[in-house]
Amino acid sequence: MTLQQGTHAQALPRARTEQPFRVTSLANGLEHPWGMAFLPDGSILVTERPGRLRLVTANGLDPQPIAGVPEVVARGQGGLLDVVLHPEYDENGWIYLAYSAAETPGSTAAGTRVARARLGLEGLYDLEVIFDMARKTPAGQHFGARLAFDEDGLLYIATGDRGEPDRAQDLGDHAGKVLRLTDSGGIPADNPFVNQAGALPEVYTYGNRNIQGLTRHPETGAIWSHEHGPRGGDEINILAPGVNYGWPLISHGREYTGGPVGEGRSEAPGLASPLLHWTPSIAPSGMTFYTGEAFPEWQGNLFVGALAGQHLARLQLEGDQIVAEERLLEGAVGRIRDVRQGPDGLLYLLTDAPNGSLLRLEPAS
Ligand SMILES: [Ca+2]
Repeated sequence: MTLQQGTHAQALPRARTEQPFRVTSLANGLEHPWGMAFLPDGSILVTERPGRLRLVTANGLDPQPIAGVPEVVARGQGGLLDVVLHPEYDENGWIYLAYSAAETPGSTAAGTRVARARLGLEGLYDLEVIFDMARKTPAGQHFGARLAFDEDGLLYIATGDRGEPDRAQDLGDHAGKVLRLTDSGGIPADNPFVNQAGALPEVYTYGNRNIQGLTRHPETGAIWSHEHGPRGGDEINILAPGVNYGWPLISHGREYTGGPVGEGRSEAPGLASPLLHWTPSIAPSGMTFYTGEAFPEWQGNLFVGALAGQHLARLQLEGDQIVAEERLLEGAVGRIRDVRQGPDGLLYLLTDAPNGSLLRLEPAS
C-alpha cells in the first residue's frame, strides 16, 4: 500500500510490536532535559534547558554539571537546547550546542545561536560561536534549535518562527528556516540562495514553523524533519534545498483562536505538502531512524517522541513513504523530548519535566 504526500496520521494502519521490551532509567533529576549525544567512551551528554550540560556515565548522573557552557536565555521554550557531536569527533573533538542567547548580556531580546567547543577534564574549552540568529526579540517561543550533520559533514540548524509566522516566508530572515553551514560556520557554495539578492546565504529551506526533530536517513542520506503545527498540522517533511514548506500560507492545522491558517488551505502550488501530518497535534520532539540489532522488527523504522501526546511514535516506512504507525509507551513515561539510537543499538529517551529522566528501551528477554 502506497500513501501519497500529505498523509493524515489517523489514516495510517496501526502497527504492533511483538518483541517484549522494558524501559530502564539511567538518570533522574534532570531539569527539562532537551538533547543528548553519545561520547565514544560510552557516556552521554545531556542538555538541561535552564543552561546546564550534564554527563551520564555507567555510574549514573555526574552531580557536577560540565563547566564552560555559554550563557543562555532560559525563558519560555528557550535555554540550552540541542547537542550533537561532529561526525569526525574522534579526530577533532568538536561538540555543537544550540541555545537561545541574548542580543547583548542582560538584554531581553533573544535568538537561536550555535557554538562549538571541545571537552576536557576542566569542562568546555575552545568555545566559538558559529551561528547567531539576526533580529532577536523578547518572545519566549519557537527557537527551533535541532541540529544534524549530513553525509558531507555539513551542519543543518533548524530555527523556529519566533512566534512571528511571516518571518518564515522572508528569505532575508533566519527565523522559520533550516539553515545549512559548514562545520566551522561557513557558507556552502551550493546553498540554494547564495546568489539571490535579498536572501540570506545560510538558508536551505523556508516556511518552517518550529522544527523540533532533525535526523539523517541512514540509507538515502536525506535530512528528515518534523515541526509543530498551530492547533493540529504537526508535520514530517523530507528536506530538499530551496523548498518552501508552506508556513504560514498553508497548514493542516488551525490557529489557536480556532480560525483558519492563512486562507484556510492545506495545499497550494509551489508549496511542499508534508509527508505526514498529525491532526490533532501530538507535539513531536526528537527523531531517529532505527538501525540497531537489538530490535530486528524495528529496523528501518522512524521514531518520534511526543510531548503533549506523551508517547513514542514508531513509524514504518516503505521507501520514503510512511505506511503504518504504532504508539508506544502511551502515558507511561510522560512528555518525550528526545529520542536517539545509542551506539549499542538501543533507544534512548529524555522525558521533559522539572524532574526529567534519561530512559533506555531494552529487549525484555
Ligand atoms: Ca508545512
